[in-house]
Amino acid sequence: MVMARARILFVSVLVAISGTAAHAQRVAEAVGDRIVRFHKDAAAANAALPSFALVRPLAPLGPAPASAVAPDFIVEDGKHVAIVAVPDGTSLYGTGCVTGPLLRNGRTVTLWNTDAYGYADPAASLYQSHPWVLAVRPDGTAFGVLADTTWRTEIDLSSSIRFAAEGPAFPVVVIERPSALAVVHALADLTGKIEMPPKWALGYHQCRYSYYPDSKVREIAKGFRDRQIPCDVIWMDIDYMRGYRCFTFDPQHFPDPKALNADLHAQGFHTVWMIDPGIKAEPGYSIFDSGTAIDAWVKKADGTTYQGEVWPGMCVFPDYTRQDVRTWWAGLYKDFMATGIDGVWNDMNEPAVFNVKSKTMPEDNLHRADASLGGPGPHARFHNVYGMLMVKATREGVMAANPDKRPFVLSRANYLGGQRYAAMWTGDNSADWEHLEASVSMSVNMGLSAQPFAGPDIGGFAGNGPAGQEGLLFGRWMGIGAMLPFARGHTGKGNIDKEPWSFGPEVEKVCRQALDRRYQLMPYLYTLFHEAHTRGSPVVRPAFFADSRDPALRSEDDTFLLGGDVCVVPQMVPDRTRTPVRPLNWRGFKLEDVMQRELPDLLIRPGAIVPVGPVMQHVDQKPLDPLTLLVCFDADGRATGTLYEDAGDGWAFRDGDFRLARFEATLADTKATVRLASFEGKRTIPDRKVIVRFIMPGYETYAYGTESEAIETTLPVPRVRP
Ligand code: NBV
Repeated sequence: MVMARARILFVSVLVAISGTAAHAQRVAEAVGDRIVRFHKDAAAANAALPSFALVRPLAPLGPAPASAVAPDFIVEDGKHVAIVAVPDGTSLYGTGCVTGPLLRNGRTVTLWNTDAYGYADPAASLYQSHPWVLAVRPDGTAFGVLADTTWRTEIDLSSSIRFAAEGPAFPVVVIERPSALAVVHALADLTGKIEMPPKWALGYHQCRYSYYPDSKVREIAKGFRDRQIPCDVIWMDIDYMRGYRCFTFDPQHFPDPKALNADLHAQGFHTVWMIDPGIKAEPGYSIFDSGTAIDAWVKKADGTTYQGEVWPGMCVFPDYTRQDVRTWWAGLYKDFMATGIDGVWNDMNEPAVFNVKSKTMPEDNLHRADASLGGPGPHARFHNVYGMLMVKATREGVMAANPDKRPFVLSRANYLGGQRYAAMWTGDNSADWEHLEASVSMSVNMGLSAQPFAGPDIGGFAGNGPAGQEGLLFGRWMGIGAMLPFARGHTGKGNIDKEPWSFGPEVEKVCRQALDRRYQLMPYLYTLFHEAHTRGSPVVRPAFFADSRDPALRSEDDTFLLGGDVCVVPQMVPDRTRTPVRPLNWRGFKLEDVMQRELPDLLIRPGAIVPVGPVMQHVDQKPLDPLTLLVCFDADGRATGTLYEDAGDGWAFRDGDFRLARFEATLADTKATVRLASFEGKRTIPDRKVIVRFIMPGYETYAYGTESEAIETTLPVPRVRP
């Protein structure tokens, strides 16, 4: 959150559209390298509200370059509107948590965080708000447009980039870069990068609404270990609570959460437990009482405490716009986390309210926000950041409770920049083929909106699946979901069992191989998260990142890239009749002995070295030994790749306890050489075996050694250009 500040204003030439008086003087300020902030006029600039999206204030550096992409500001139907023209052939992406295709041209969404159980395409509003559009021109150069407002905003991409927002005039920030990836990096510089997550959070997560009693949780955990299906995390949904009272445990079903967590830890699992914002309005319930003592609750317009119905019955809602309330909320996690809980899941934080048409609290409810957040104001102003402020406080609480561990928080609602506090999932999707497909484009668009840690409910939350195809869908979804940044199986109450073994031996085998793949790719995946943390790179990326000038890739949204070097080509339809477009020249490779028809094809980029490891049942089951380097030479016989390693949790990496190794491979005639080119960090060369797998056109060959010296081999046939 960023304070509004006094500034020198750089006023641009009058921009008049159809001569209306609404177009006063537009203010255009350079606020970074090829980054420009625009205000409707000087009055709007001086009255601008603090930014929730930006991680720090943008200081004006001088006038904007005349060539900058610039919005026109108008007022229409009482709303402030910013319009940015787009050149012909421009592809539009981003806009956060939206369903439908990856390519957003022609689409309209309304940013208004909404509990959208079983949503369908098109869905006007889902759970999160990202007032952000990424525009990629035909030549691959790109710009991004950020509308810095928290109010309900319609983004209309039918003929331009058009933001129409309730509330006061809002600033618009435009980023210009030579590529889409560079725009996303700049967006992450402005809105914040994720903290390095604990490594266990990159493993597979198993959830359902709900596993209870605790014996059921133990049975599920045992099910994974008995069957040798990798899994790192078991989740506790709301039924663990006593009558849905947050920060309590049902004495009958979860009598000893500490023992449960300890038992799961002993088997290599971590646990995540749910906390909602709705606090049961019940004198005598300690959380209600302590919140009431500081008058923590959101008020109605008349100043009395607002109550709305959620799981526990009538509830009050913490007003997270106040620092004292966030501090109180954070403090509640101390005893909770002391039971051995590893991560927290904040749900229903749009906030969702039952039995009202709006599905949320009244827009004229009053938040007594701190001056640093713009001071008191109506819910309409804070609605889209309610979840963000909740997870900010949750994260602080989790960190204070376990200062030596990296926090993991998952949030359903959030706002642009919310990646600073929590990972996300795509909410209550449905168990059908359409949602399987949407889960990829949604995760990729989240990455293009600065949230790299995203994924769907694998298998679909609502429903069992298409009759007769339940297992087929589940296995296919596991194969795809295992390649997405956040990989968690989940399903709704009353549905059939949806564990990897629930659909018989064939589907179980598909799931095991899907997850074996994820764990084999873990060294690469962890390196990608480090890149997300340091540079703001998306973990999954659109296929067109392989070649931004190839028009065939611009609308391809089944195929996606995992980082810069691996391409995933899934089959989204039951009968495998769709042929997804793939980047030219990338080469297929396998990670298992048996190729599973249900799993996506994997391709490696020519010029890449991808680090992989052995299958593990959980990420820290054993050391990375042997390290396998998949080497795919480019046309010049060169390849490079990186591997990031650290303790997997804690903060020692900040003091140098990590290793970022860069490998290099060359091919001269038939002589292939792989060596450690450079490394950063205090860790020394690990004492382990290195296997090099050369992925050549039409064949593979292996070489063995260590990182201490170059690994050389002679390829069996002369080099063939790919
Ligand atoms: O806490 C129950 C569910 C949860 O499983 C799901 O993931 C959330 O999106 N929650 C919504 C509340 C009710 C869903 C019908």
